Amino acid sequence: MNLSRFLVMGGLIATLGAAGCTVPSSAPTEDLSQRYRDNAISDPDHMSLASKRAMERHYDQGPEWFVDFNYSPLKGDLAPEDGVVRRDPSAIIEADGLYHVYYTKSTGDVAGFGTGDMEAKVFPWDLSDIWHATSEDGWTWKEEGMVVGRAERGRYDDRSVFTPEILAHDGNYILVYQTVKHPYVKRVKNQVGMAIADNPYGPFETLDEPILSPADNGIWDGDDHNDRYSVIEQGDFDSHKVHDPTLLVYKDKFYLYYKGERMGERTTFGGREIKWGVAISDNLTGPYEKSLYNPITNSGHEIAVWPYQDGIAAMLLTDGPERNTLQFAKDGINFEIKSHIRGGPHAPGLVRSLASDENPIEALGWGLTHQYRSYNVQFIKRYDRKEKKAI
Ligand code: AAL
Repeated sequence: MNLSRFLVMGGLIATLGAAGCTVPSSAPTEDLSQRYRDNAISDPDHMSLASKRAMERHYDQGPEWFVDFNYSPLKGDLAPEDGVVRRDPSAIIEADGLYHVYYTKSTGDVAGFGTGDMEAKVFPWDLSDIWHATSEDGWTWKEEGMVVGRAERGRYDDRSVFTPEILAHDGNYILVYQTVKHPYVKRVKNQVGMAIADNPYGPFETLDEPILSPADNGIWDGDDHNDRYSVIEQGDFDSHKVHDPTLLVYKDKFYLYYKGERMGERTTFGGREIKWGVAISDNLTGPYEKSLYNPITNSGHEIAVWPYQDGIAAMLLTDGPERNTLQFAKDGINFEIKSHIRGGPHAPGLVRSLASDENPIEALGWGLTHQYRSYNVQFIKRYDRKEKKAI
């Protein structure tokens, strides 16, 4: 089939529409011929499935959604330290001429589950608190101190508070983070807490109740509290844990993006059964209502979302069939794949001030991520977007 047919058809429809004939003037007259050429499709009547996907997913769109990264160590207090876990950095915000980041910090060896000692540290992020550091240049960091600690025994956040995100909004500094209530067994439900301050150093005031909880609809099988795989019913995608909360102001509402983990988690061809959801509220402190469209991804791990034009862009790594992709949702909910990437930063702390409507990957210019030296030592390091080079 000759490509010129598509041009002619487009022109014909436009002409008929303009003349007020049977084709309404609003009829789509997209000229696909250039896109066929850009995707190297010579014969649109005989497209392979790969070529159809290239058309559907706009693989001809150019490199603006593609990104690659370099990694470097940090200096100062965030340099790797024996016996210390620093991980899951929040977004980086700017205030008073400094960069600010918040992160999980813990010390002591991980003993794991099933030791019989309910006080023993079960994960690197168990028995953690949330700490704060500042920097002038993003390379050398000063640890300022703890901003949210574990609560007194009996509250929802008494065992560990970790994996924070920060939002600066309306003169407030808002931390959202994961919480675990003692005892930390494998079946323990994980929730999301919130703490608010009027400056980036605190004091941060924690809310008395979590702002988000797992769906209450799975059924465990048996009573082994360290068996998270045996279920009678799995329940929703977030029936076990709500994790990696990330709060954005979008369309004049608060959008709380999060990762769901499911009771009786399975392994599929995409790996761990991990998906993201969003919960929305008119008010900062809630109530947050889970979107009826949840789950809004079928892949990903730690949340990385940023505003782009009128929608929300996302980087999905680690788990699921669509891991290692950048995606975009015009409405913050319905995400489509824009590109496949490699070597993205895990648990990234994005520099919020970099986001730009000009280019979706500006937001990924540099930031912080974490690395394991061992199960007992984890540290925060820096990523930088590699400049594109002609090959
Ligand atoms: C992470 C996050 C959550 C998990 C653990 C600590 O990177 O997905 O925070 O609970 O790993």
